[in-house]
Amino acid sequence: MISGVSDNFRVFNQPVSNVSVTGAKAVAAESAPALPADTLTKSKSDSSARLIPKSLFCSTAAKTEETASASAVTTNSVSSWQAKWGPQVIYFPLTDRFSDGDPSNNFNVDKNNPTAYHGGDLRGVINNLDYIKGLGATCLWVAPMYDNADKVRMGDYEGTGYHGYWITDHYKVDEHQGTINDAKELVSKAHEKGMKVVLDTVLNHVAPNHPWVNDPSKHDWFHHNGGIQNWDDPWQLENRDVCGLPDLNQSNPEVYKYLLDNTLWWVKETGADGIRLDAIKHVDHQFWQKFCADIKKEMGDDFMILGEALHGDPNVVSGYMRDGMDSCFDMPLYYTIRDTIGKDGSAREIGKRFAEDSKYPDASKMVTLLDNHDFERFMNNTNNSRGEDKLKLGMDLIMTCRGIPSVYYGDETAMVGGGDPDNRRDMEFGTKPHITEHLQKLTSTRAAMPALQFGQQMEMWQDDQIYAFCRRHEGQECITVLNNSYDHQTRNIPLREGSPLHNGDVMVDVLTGDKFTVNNNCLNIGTADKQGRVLVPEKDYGNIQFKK
Ligand SMILES: [Ca+2]
Ligand SMILES: [Ca+2]
Ligand SMILES: [Ca+2]
Repeated sequence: MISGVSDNFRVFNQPVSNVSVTGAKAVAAESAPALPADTLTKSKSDSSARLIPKSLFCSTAAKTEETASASAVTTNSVSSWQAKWGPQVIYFPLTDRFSDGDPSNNFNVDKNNPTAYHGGDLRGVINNLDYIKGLGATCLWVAPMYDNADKVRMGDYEGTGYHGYWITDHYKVDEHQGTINDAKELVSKAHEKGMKVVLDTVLNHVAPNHPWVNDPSKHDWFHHNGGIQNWDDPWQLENRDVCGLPDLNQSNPEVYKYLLDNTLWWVKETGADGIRLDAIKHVDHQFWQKFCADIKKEMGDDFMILGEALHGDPNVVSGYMRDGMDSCFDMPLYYTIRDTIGKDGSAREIGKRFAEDSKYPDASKMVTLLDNHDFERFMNNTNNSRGEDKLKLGMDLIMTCRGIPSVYYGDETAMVGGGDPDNRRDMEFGTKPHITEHLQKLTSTRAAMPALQFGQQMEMWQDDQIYAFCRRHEGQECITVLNNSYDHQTRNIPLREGSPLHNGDVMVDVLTGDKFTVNNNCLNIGTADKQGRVLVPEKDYGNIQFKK
């Protein structure tokens, strides 16, 4: 998030395969033909490739061209980072717009102005920790708390730093949000409730009225290259001003030291568990490599470094993970979900996206999302048709696929909103209980199923209407079936090689309670229009503690 202007351009790669196998240990996906009849299929993705007789699959497997071919299965091993972060569900309340817990700090509040302060604060977040936990979220992403400019004019645009990304003092909590003691209390109370906290960290730029900007002794702290003109030029992206925001010169060692010291100060002062790095594609890779290494040196390997690169190309996003960031937002998948579920694209696109997972150092560490504060809300992106069903379908996907899911405040009540700042409307609590309950079913299921936290992901089916995949971990298999069409669909879906499921085993759809029995190594699954099914083994179903 930079400012009032969307920082969005997207590049898609062509899919490399129609079958993907991803997870804690991703297996390189390769082009895999449909399972042929009366032949043996050799998995090409593993040096220990085995021959898979077609008799392992149900009879329809050989009759359909839609069946995913089998791939070799690797065993999962869960690192200590993964053990800590794999189970998380992140929640992002934009502080000023979430909840007003302290009217005494409501300076210049104007709720009718979408770029003014609306009165939300850290106390409001603290007061709602039980609400957030009740959704099944386990980790807070806290918007930037730095003291921000009360008023900024950039060209024709005038606004306030209500969002936190226009810093005027790196070592002070903004007076609208609260105090450093509130920040400490937020983290300690979250910890008491078993929740983690990730701090939004802004290193690319400062506000135009930051004191450094007119300080001659700080001239070399900034690039002086003017604004970005060509958003396809990587040099300009890193070295010019984004939307009028003075661009820090991170190659200046004094700037580097200041930013590192300040980041560590916030983390240590508050006791946070990780940082979310803003606008990473506007800072060069050398900086990130050194910065991530220095943060890890100080905070340890299990500290979360999450990068935000608003880019649709896995090759670009993965570059920052190779710089040392544990995770990046899965913007490529975000765009695919928008186009496919939001706008009625072919369900095959979901499979094509996962087929690119081998481009990431570890796709299972990525943070998945349906919404954030930069783009129009999911609900506004649904061709105005069946929006709530599509939102639920999107939730079914990100709460069960590989990665760490995140929820933008208001997703749980299907809030609407156009582009920035309309996507930051005041939080609407409790307005859509059926959506909230759907989310809670999914988070409760995820919390009870190691397969959904750590499991390797394998595609089970793709065609234009249906996408299905399984997640497997230590003998547990969960299966998700998404019907992206406007008609009821039934598919006889073969189990993938090595499945712990056997004929006669029963799978329960946690969303409806419907049961399905494995027969002839297949699951015959009917799915209503624009509906998902999240299937867990009946023997594990009783372990789910559904939140209310
Ligand atoms: Ca307030
Ligand atoms: Ca301020
Ligand atoms: Ca920059």
